[in-house]
Amino acid sequence: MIHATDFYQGILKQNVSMLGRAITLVESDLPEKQVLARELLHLIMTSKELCLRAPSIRLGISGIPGGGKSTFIESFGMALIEEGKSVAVLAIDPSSNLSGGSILGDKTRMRKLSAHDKAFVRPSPTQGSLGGVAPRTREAIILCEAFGFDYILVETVGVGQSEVIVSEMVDLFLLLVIPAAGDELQGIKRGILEMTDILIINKADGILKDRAAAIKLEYIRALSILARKKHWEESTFTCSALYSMGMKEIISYIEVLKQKLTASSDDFHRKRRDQLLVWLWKASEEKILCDLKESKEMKKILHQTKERVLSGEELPYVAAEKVVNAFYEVMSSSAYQTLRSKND
Ligand SMILES: Nc1nc2c(ncn2[C@@H]2O[C@H](COP(=O)(O)OP(=O)(O)OP(=O)(O)O)[C@@H](O)[C@H]2O)c(=O)[nH]1
Ligand SMILES: [Mg+2]
Repeated sequence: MIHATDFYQGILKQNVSMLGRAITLVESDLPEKQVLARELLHLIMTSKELCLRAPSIRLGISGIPGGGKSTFIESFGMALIEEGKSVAVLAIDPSSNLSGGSILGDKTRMRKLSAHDKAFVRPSPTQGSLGGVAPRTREAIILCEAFGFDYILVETVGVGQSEVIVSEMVDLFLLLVIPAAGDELQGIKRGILEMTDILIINKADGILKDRAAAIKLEYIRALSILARKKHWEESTFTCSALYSMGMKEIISYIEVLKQKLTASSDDFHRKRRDQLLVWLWKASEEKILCDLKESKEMKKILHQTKERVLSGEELPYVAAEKVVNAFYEVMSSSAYQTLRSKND
């Protein structure tokens, strides 16, 4: 039988197949696997050895569907490798909805990177994803960091909420847009622009090259009004992911931001600690909802409540209060407590 320490040692020794298996482990819903996954994460997160290592830089990469995120990661990742860095990519596999996760999907779009021994590309199935991010991305990031990758890139599928979710897991957030005609800001919400660290106008090649340069200026102007805090002249770039153009400039800028970010280890650790608190609340919400939906007693109550809400007999928020009160009662019932003490 494999133990958490085997995974831990394997990851520390940079055994790639062990890293892949560990990500599969944390993604598993089987209770015995979850126990093992928690042991492993605990070993990593309390490891004195790992605490002394330089942290990975975690980048979130978001943007509209088809904007070129995967192609960008392929070019950008290869450019990082040329500069001597190692790269892990965590992505949602867009093909997994259709294929059940069996087709390589994004691995074909990141062919060079997937094949490189300085890179690790992990497409996770969309199934159960929360707003465009794989459900266990936080855990996968921790595993990749323990392995020792210099950069961890997290690609999201643009569904509005994913930007917020991913920005709470990473050090820097990159937003990819395209030089399309029409509304310059392509309907990007102000909140998303505010959390963007680097704006990248992709597909700046062929007939779109000139348009991209012009649109860059438009973006800088508009962004300076919309999200005033940042120096958009420095943090807006054009590039062509398809032809690997403009990557070096983006890397140099990220290295500058990285220096700034890690210059004060207090600030850096505060940011990461804040993210742990976000994780705590998200995990608590997830656990409460899961207990509520799984409870046998609650299933009946939920069904009846649904009927009352749908028939207009009861307002949703009134019904919600009743559901929650019923849930508290179920939780404090003696039968439930007995079950808990047996499990503990
Ligand atoms: N001309 C040009 N085409 C590009 C560029 N980058 C990506 N593409 C093309 O745009 C299409 C979409 O690219 P992807 O990399 O799959 O985009 P994505 O944002 O990852 O897409 P989803 O994951 O499906 O949301 C592909 O046909 C790419 O070849 C670029 O820099 N220039
Ligand atoms: Mg993609």
